[in-house]
Amino acid sequence: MKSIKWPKHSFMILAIIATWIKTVIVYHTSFEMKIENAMQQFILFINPLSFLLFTYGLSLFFKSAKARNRYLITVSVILSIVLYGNVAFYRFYNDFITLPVLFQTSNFSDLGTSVAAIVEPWDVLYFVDVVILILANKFLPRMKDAFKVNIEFRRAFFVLAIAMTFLNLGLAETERPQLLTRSFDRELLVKNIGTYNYHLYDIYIQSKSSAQRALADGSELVEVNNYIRSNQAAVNPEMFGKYKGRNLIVVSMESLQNFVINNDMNGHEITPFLNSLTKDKDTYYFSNFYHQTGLGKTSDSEFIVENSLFGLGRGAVFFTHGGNTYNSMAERLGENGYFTNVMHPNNKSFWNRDMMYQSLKINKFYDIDSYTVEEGQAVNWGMKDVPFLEQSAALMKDMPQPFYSRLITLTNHYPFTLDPEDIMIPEYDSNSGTLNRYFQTVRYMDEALKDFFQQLKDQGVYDNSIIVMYGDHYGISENHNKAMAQYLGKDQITPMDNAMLQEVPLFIHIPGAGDGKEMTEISGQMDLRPTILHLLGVETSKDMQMGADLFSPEHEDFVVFRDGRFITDKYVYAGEACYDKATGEEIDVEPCQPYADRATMELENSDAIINGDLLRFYDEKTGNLKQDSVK
Ligand code: GP9
Ligand code: MN
Repeated sequence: MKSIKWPKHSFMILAIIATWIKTVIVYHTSFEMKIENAMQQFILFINPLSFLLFTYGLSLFFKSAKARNRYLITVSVILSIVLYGNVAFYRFYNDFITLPVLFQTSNFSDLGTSVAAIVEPWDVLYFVDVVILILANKFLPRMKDAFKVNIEFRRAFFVLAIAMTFLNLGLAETERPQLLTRSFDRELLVKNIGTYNYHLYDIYIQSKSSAQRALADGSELVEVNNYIRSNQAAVNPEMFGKYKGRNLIVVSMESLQNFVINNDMNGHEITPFLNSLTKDKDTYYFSNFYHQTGLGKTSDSEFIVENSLFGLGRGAVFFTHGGNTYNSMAERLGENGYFTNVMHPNNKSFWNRDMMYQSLKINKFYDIDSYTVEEGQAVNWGMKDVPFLEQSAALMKDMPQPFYSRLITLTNHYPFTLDPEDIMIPEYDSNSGTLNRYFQTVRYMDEALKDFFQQLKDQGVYDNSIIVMYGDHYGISENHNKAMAQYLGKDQITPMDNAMLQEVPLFIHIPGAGDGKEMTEISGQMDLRPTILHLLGVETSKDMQMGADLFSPEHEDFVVFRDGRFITDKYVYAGEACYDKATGEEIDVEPCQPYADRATMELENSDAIINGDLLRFYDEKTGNLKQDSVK
């Protein structure tokens, strides 16, 4: 041993390599992460490095060798604890730790009883890098040498660390655009930026929200409450409670926009089943209904439907405020004897659903583990809609009634790909492959929904249910304006057209209703909660919600988008300009101004509720502030 000439920084380099390699091995042995291609494999391999270079690199600032080595060993201990904590948590919850769960003691009461089952003797191997460092420090010569760190070396080292970070983020961004702004999924984050960076990011997001929360008190609610109460629409007595006691089935139709309804593509009908519903006597079809989502996409639409509040202007509220107090539709229905659940064949941590659903008081989440995905039954983002909806209908048969099931479809998701056997109509012929394929996946989803209705009948749950189906958000973004203009036969897509394209279909299908028709009120996802609850005979007059019952004579033709755009029966406000809806001309902003002010007010009130976690101060039974909620 003595003859080896160890270079100066051996101990630090050893620490970096040992923890790095250990982390990569742990990724592969202790977590089940789906790796789809060589690039993802490569990102996974390099992703611990940027963080390790920085943290271990700080040792270059130490003067004494003893302190330096002690620092390096301490860091390795802390990182091993963090990693092992994640492994243990993952064994139990199949998920990565996020800060709020550390403070949710209820999570750990389960964990506590099963620690013995979770911990295994071989787990000491998770600390192997610590052991290597301690032994090296003790037995290898020169590890304890003190030396002056050359400033150029230090600078070069941190340049390398920064370069590594950018390389990692750059590759992650190509694999998963908008990963950090949208922060969809803990697994995706760990896969792309690494477990250590993920924790830093999580701490940043969570502490930002908890600071705002700490500063808020119940008095803020008074103003919000006044606004909400003065804008409330009275119920329609003919519809209120008309379908009391029925099961509620809500289907979120992935990326479905309204322009495909009752339309064709080069002579091919795109949505024959949904088109038939628009003329069906048991269906109310809303043809001027808009999505109101932001970056949280599907999860924002879920949030809106459950709470009648907006998602946030930045990030996904499911992630940033998953621990807030809410008064969801599921909670309301739960109080009225419903078994409440969500069915979605995806990883449960996607959009932080597993955490958020606890806050929304949803009784059960049927995630991917509740489904059997046979050979050939997955495409694009996961399980195909046809088998998903079939298996869901079968699960409903055995649910306690009445139930509220919210189903989230997946096949009609960007990049809109299908297996050849599921293709029913040809591609469109524009310059956008995305739009061209979109028609095909929409056609597939339409077929899946038709099949679903039949399954519900076969399972005997159809007659006693009401089925609400809505498009969750746009599927075709502004990047495809040229292709959209071609399809719609327009010269170009104006900002007004673009706002109008945010229209998504809404169907309220009530077996036996008999008086279904097309409904043309200008409305949005925010209106779903009161509409549905009122049909089922559940009062909402004391709820902190911003929607209005679509059957109410007082429902106003006014829908606000998350980004401040809005649409009324006469005007469209988009790109900071006011448009006359009838002519499409840009007009003076004056007639739009009062609505614009109200739109701002509504968004601000909704944000105040979420950022301050204000519903924790509110007693929805009495409609009063809880005592002691004002500082
Ligand atoms: C993921 C699915 C799609 O589970 O809901 O999410 P999106 O990308 O549409 O927000
Ligand atoms: Mn979606």
